[in-house]
Amino acid sequence: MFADVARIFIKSGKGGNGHVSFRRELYVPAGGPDGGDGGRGGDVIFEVDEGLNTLENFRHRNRYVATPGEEGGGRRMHGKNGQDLIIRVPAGTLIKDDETGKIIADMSGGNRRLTLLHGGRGGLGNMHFATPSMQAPKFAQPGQESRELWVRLELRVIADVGLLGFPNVGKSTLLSMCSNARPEIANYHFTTLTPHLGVVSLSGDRSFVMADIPGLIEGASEGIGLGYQFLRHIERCKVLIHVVDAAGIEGRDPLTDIETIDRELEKYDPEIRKRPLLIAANKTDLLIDEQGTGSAVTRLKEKYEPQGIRVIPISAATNTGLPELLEEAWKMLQEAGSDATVYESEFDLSLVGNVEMLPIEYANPEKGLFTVEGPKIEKMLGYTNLEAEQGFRFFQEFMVKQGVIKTLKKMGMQEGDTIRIYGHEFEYLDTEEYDGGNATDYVDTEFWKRRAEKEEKNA
Ligand SMILES: Nc1nc2c(ncn2[C@@H]2O[C@H](COP(=O)(O)OP(=O)(O)OP(=O)(O)O)[C@@H](O)[C@H]2O)c(=O)[nH]1
Ligand SMILES: [Mg+2]
Repeated sequence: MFADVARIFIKSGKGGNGHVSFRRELYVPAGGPDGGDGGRGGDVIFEVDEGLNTLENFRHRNRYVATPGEEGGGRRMHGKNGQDLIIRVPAGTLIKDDETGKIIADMSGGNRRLTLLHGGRGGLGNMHFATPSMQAPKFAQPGQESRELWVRLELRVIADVGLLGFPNVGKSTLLSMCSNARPEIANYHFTTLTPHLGVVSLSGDRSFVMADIPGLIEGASEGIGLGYQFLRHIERCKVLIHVVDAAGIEGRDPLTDIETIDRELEKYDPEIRKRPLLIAANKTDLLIDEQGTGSAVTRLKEKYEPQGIRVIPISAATNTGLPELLEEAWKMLQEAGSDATVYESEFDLSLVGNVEMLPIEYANPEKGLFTVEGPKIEKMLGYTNLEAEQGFRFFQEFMVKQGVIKTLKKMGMQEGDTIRIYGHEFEYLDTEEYDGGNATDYVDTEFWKRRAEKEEKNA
């Protein structure tokens, strides 16, 4: 089967835990804390690989997990970082969130490399947590959780010129005759199952990329045949060449072929029909009287040239008429302008599912001041009005429920110490008797600053 869609599970590495240990030296009964930091977890990175033109590799494997960071060690040893996982995809791959179908990234144009999931940060070892009042901290920071996501990959070939038409009309033969591509050619339907790209070189250093898109049939837009997946590729072509078998060797009429495929394009995406179009009437070597009144070439010209669509008779097999066709395609490309569609991201990666955000990502205890950081807290502060009593109580509850207070107490926080979070300061009140020692009191930093300034002035 043709593989231009895939669904895969990706997961970054968890951060290694910080380590708890104490120096052991001869003649020193109890040394200070020397637990090292955990290593960083591996990232999941997508990279464009020019050598690929299908998503076939993803059929055999659908789990992609980066390695976790290792735990820190004694003697301040830093844990080993996890290895990044690089996932190679063909240019033109759309990465979507599987659950919502939203576009995360379009690996085309300038987007060659993307870190989709960051690995977890390593936790700090207990060597960071010694304070005058807590000289032997038995606490180390856990590593940050990994992030995981199911994503859908969809390949949309990017080419300047796309060849479309019924199966067996000679699209692959045409591509092989005028470019470096070597697609398979055979006298049966659906020989080509994956789009092939070739570079067409014209005189004077001009070149463009041409795509041989697998054959379309009636009902393609409803998923009949293999068509639907292929219609996707046409979306990104700036100029289309509709190839028909002018000799009608399969008994179909080329005019009907064009109408049929036109209807499929219309159903799939009416925008595509507005693309510049050219008709290549192929297999003219089999026609006895190409210019005759009843010949397909003449009828095609009569019908399409008044609409401004050029019909160019060619024979891909005998290499006749190709220069004219390619020159015309080039001219239309120049008129069409240069930018290919690059899809915008619609997905906020910072909200990636299943991320167990640690309330505390970083905490630095020194002399009664605990500086705490963490995305979850930051977010919470963003929508809480601390000046309002209700807002403050809400925040206080959050700090307790998320275990922040408990963690800080483990780190040695005592009554009267200050917790500083993104510019806000809180005083910790050890109110054991009525709420288990979880209360905090909000301190307006600005207020204290102003007061300090005033005192200085007065002194
Ligand atoms: N006589 C003649 N035969 C041709 C010409 N172009 C292609 N053929 C033959 O037509 C058959 C189909 O050609 P392909 O290039 O594989 O056709 P296709 O459009 O790529 O077909 P699918 O991949 O199935 O969609 C092959 O046997 C070719 O040799 C031509 O100009 N003249
Ligand atoms: Mg083919």
